[in-house]
Amino acid sequence: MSKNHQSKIHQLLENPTKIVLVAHQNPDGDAIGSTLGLGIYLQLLGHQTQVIAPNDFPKFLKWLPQASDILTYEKQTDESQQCLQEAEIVFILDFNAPQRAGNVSDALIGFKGIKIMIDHHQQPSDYADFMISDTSMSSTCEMIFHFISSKHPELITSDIANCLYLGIMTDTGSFKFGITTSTTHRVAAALIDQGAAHTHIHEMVYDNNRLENLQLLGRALQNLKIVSDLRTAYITLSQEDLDAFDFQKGDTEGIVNYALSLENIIFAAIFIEHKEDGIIKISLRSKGDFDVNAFSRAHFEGGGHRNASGGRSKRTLKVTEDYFLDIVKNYKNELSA
Ligand SMILES: [Mn+2]
Repeated sequence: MSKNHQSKIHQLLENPTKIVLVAHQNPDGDAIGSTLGLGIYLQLLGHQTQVIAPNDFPKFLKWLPQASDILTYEKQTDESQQCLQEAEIVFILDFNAPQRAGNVSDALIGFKGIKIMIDHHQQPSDYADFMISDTSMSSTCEMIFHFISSKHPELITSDIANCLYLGIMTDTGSFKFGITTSTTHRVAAALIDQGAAHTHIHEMVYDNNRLENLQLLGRALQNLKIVSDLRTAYITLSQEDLDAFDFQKGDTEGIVNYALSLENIIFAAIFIEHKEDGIIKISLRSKGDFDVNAFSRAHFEGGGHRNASGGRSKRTLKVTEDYFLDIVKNYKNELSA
């Protein structure tokens, strides 16, 4: 399903006003790239903008233009609330239900102004007044590119190009996931022409590890287990594992993909214990038709895309693992060769 109020949204932006752009909880490259990229464009149109992230985001995104101006709701609550009160328009980007914004959701639900959503996840809520929702898109950053270029292609500066390229690169696993289309590559090419420093972006995101990051990856790979008759592989990381390698936000990003890289494996999961929050964070990945969005919605309070999805469990790590092993058997028809 897709909905497109693009020209209406362009109209709403004709008169300069105050605009807040909100990223989802635990912001990733696409969330930060799209809010910053669209925010810079809106500034060029004369708007006053503020990006708000519910909580902190990984170090590998902090070098992006204007990243240091982002308000973190968790730490700068009063200032964030004031911005939301004063704003006439709020954009929610890269998520499609206010609940995904964690501690900002109440403020989003109570927001008095115009609510606009641009997103590529499945099953959007009816939260927004205006939306562009397209699940065939690689990333929200790709959608922002199409949105800006439909009206002002000349306004895509190198700063905007860097933000959008980063989000597309991270959401497509460096252009390898099935969601990547020839259009995605054309957009990436256009962004490079507009000044995106693609090698630099790649280095800043992927070649910026601390020694502890690689050692944590080592531990994760040692913990990896395979359920070969279900072509499934999964990783567990306990709080103890995280503590042993000085865990910082973003350190476990992408680890689940190693499980999916195994031959004959089409379903991969990682379960990460976060004792302070009292939850097990879950990432799910698949190859082909196995739908991890449906799997996560059914069993782990999450969702996302067919081949990449998130979720959580409030049980212990061990109980969550046992539960997973139990329910995955019900998918034998879809998973076995
Ligand atoms: Mn995304």
